[in-house]
Amino acid sequence: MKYFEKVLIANRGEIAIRVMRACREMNIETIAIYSTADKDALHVKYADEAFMVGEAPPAKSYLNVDRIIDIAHKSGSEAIHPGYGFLAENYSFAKRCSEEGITFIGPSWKTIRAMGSKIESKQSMRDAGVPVVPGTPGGVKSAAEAKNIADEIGYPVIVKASAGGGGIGMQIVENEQALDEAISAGMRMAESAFGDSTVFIEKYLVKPRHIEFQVLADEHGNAVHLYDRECSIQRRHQKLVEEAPSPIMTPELRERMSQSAIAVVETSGYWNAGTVEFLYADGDYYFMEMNTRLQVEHTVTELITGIDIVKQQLAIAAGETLPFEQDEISIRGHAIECRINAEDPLNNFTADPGKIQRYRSPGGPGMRVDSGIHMGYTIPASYDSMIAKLCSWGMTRQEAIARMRRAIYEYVIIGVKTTLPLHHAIMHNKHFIEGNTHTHFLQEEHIQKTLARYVREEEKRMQTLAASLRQGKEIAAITGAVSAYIQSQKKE
Ligand code: MV4
Repeated sequence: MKYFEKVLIANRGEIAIRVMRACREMNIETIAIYSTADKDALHVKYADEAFMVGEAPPAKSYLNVDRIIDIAHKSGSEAIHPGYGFLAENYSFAKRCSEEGITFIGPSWKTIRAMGSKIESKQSMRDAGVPVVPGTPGGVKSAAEAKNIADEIGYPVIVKASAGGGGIGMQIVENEQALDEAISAGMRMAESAFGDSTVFIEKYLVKPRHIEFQVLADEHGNAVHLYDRECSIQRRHQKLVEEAPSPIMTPELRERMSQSAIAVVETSGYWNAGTVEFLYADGDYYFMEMNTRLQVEHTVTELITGIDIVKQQLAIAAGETLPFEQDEISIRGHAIECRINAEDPLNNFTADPGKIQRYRSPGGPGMRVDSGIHMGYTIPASYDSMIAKLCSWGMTRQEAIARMRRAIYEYVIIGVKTTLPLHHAIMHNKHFIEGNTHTHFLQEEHIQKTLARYVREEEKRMQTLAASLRQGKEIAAITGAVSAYIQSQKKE
């Protein structure tokens, strides 16, 4: 069954390749777009056909709606997959696609728009009986209303922008004296960032966990969830490590949370793949928002369920009915994803673009590496610094961690600084191993203290490996990696 003849992938890097891989397996022709900065990128070569979309800045290329629509028509593409980021949650783009007779691979533009308003989505979820964080019922209407609500729920409270995302405009308020100023500052920030000054107030949860559910729904009213992911380890709202399932999940909690996730889907008339985000603290969970796109971390869900989420997206977009019911979907084992970014972990994670001098990707049992880079590739400075997703699978969480550690040792990336040493530190961190993570995990002292040591160790390892590789001693480089692993295991 061939759902489309030709699909345009309006994205770049690893996710463009991820989507094209699904298309290739399904015999669907792929159309790539690329900016002038990406003319030598892998996603361009992987596609059946590729079109230059514009100059390097995203506004001129991967956000250039007119050009992208033009290329879709010119190439005879019936559908557009937006990947994540760029146009993935832009309802005007999804609307434009439908006006142009092109299938947008995602939910309807109306659903995207409704989920973009934090107040609107929170209200409809509360009405549907999904737990939400206590706070103002809608936008803050007056200083007096804000004060009353804050008194009622208790400090600290958090001021959030309704149009917000990624924490922009969010402010924590410790006491009544600081409330007025936080609201006006929040409104100013929201206005300048989103052109909508509406803010609302919630009880502030200290060090919550971020737990999300992957969902799939078709256009015929069927919906399933693909279980949970733990995404608490993040820095400035950029996730760094994700795993599935969440290490704190119990059968009872999963039952309740998954029912809420399905209620969110049914209430919003959602279709295609999506993610329902919850905050979890002290045994309670609260709906945060719904992400109406394919996510970076969909890989860990694929590893534990065996379901190819991108293929399901294509089938759903073509009007198919879901091929399984909830009781046919089960979890096997545990999966972890480490985001490998070209960043300097010892210099405030500043982006470190540049040429990959040497590259060797890990492999073996239980590994999956989704990446858009290769040896000799120059990482452009114009885009996100994520260069690879290193994913491990094991029968148990312990085995997934052991495999991830082993893969980090096997990984050779020379030429740019990366987050590999940070992952090395996390995978050996006692609190992580015990599953005790939360959204402020990386700010804790125990990580900061070990990080510098791991970075130095990693630099030494890379130098040794580079020397072996320069001499053509590929095998020595591999055994070098393995003996480094054995040495460090002995130290523990
Ligand atoms: C919160 C919170 C604590 N209490 N809301 C950050 C982004 C936005 N999606 C929601 N966020 C938060 N909302 C209340 N009532 C803490 C955060 C938060 C956070 C949430 C998920 C993942 C990482 C985070 C990092 C800092 C703050």
